Amino acid sequence: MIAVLCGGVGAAKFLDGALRAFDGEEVVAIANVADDEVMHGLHISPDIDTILYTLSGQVNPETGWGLAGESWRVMERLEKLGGQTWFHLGDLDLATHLYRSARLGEGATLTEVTAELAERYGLGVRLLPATDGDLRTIVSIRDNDGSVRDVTFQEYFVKLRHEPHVKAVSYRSAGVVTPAPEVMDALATARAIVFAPSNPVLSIAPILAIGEIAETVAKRRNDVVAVTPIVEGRAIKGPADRVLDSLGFESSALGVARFYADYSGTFVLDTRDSELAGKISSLDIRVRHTDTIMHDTATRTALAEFVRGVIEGV
Ligand code: FO1
Repeated sequence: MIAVLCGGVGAAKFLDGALRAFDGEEVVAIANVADDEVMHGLHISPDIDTILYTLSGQVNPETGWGLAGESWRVMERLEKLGGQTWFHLGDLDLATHLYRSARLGEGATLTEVTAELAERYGLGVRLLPATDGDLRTIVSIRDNDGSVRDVTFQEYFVKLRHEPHVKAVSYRSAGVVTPAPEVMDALATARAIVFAPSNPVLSIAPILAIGEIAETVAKRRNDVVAVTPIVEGRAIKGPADRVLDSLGFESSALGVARFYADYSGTFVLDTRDSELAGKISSLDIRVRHTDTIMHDTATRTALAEFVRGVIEGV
């Protein structure tokens, strides 16, 4: 079994490749839930849903999140009623949030609801939220007038279009929440732990902000393989490069490797960045090179097969 720490879009594509590359071996996806948001009384888990929709072949290929062929009638009516519509919830997507929220309201845990959804969407991976607790990423942003204020991840990412300067990122309740029931067992027994090519600060770090998870992953550093989400200094998707930069980490694969240095003994670097290999090795990290950009099924599978080879010491 391999365990994969996951954010949204990049992780979902990697998992899609992993399902083919690790055929016959169980893949356990441990997903970030610190981006979750309650909107209109509904619990939305964007990273979990991106994984559900991608692996079931239903994701919107243009955005990488939400469903293909979506309609927006509920949002249109909500707009007319003067409701909040900055977070776009499609008509079909809403069914997932209704199901999740109803089950949580009945007392089910996020782990249980996620397993039910994974079964209904016919997923080939075991999908676990990192925690059933109320962990939230809080972004401290600097407004144009110089004042600093805290917003939730989705307010920063969607409402403010990840434009403001990020002063700090924190993980609310990280010291209080515990790992979801099956997470520690998966991390302890996995043949290897993979960090998917996700935003280090906004997707992987919230998972590692849970003390027990961080301790176990650090102890298994030799079995951890991190895949870079940054190529030639730029994030494949989203603001990972700018966020690393504003937190004082270089916005490059080297910055990512430094960020992961306590946790990951092996780093998968993009071939385009091979000149960074020496500096990454000097952090006591093994470096492996390949093409990490996933355009289609073939490149997703090739990246996951490469990671399998790295795990097997090929
Ligand atoms: N991203 C956007 O840029 N705009 C949206 O309105 C938006 C709505 C949304 C609804 C459900 C969902 O599962 C994801 C959604 N996302 C939206 C994506 C989401 O904000 C990000 O992909 C992740 O949170 C980043 O990991």
